[in-house]
Amino acid sequence: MNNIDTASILAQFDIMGTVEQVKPLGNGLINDSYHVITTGDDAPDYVLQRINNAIFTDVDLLQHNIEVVTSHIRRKLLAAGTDDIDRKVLQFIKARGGKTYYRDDAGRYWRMMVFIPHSITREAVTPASAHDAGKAFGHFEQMLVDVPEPLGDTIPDFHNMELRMRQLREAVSNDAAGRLDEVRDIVEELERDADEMCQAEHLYREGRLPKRICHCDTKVNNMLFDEDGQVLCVIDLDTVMPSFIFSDYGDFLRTGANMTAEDDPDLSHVSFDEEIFKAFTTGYLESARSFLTPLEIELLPYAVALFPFMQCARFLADYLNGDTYYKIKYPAHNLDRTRNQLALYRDVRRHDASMTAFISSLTT
Ligand code: GN1
Ligand code: MG
Repeated sequence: MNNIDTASILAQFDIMGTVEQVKPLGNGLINDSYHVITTGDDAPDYVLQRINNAIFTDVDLLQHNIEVVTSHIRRKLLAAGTDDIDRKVLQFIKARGGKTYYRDDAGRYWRMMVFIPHSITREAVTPASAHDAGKAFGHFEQMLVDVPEPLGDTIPDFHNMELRMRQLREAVSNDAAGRLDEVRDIVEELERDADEMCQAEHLYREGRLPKRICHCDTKVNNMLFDEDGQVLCVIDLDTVMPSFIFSDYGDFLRTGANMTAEDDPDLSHVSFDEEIFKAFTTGYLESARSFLTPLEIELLPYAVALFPFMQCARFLADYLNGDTYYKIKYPAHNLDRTRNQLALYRDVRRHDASMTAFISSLTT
């Protein structure tokens, strides 16, 4: 850890055992994570994380959300008589002063949690892992339907399509990087479907669609599996906040059911994988059906289309703004991502009828 005095940070937290080694963990793009290896009777290992407070500006609210969520899930698992609970929900460590984070003299924010032993993450989505992921994210939402207090927005309006269209329109009118001519046709195509894609916000204002506590970053690598391949728990809780359930359902399929990466410039590789869609949807409805309204279920195909559409608008706005948000590796990177997500959106729309038919077959 370059120039960071780990010992003084670790000393702020109420941990057991003696620290033997601190080494980098995982490949997260937002926070920095370290595995803290300890020795001593019954002392667990820990994860130390530096919270990226440029993205998550209200760390106190963020950690408050996470504490509410993890203690609620823990109570639920206890009440259900679940075994091995310490491996099925994250456990955060208190720092001096009683908060679950520590702000160092340089203004960096740190938190610690117990390292879940004998757990693995997966990167590849297969029909089997998509099914398990659907079930796990649905179960996560289901456990949180009755959280005892309201949670804050860790990134306000994160998945609000109306806001994303406003941001795109602003980028178009500023044309800060002088790139508008090149992408006018894409802007027009997005504008054609914008109203339809903003229907969640309309329905919410009419009181017909609820917001629920969602994960909002549902990737297959945000779950831990045990050594037999069974899901242990959902991790990476920074974006847990009120949203439409479409966030969890739709964003998983945006990455998981695209046959290629979101920045593949060869659009002939982009296609929507029905097998993954079916497996994920089956798993998700197994655990989420009990609390979803008929309208939420009816709109699941809309959610599948919404996320590539929204991501296309976000990448395009960033391209027009001159690449100020997403990291890029070459000048047209955001343009390639934009075209890729648009191609995925179009392909998803070709599956509208078959997605609806499949969901009906599961629910009637
Ligand atoms: C960002 O960096 P990553 O993959 O965790 C973004 C997501 C986008 C994604 C697109 C906080 O997530 O919303 O879907 O890029 N996260 C934030 O690759 O903006
Ligand atoms: Mg993540």
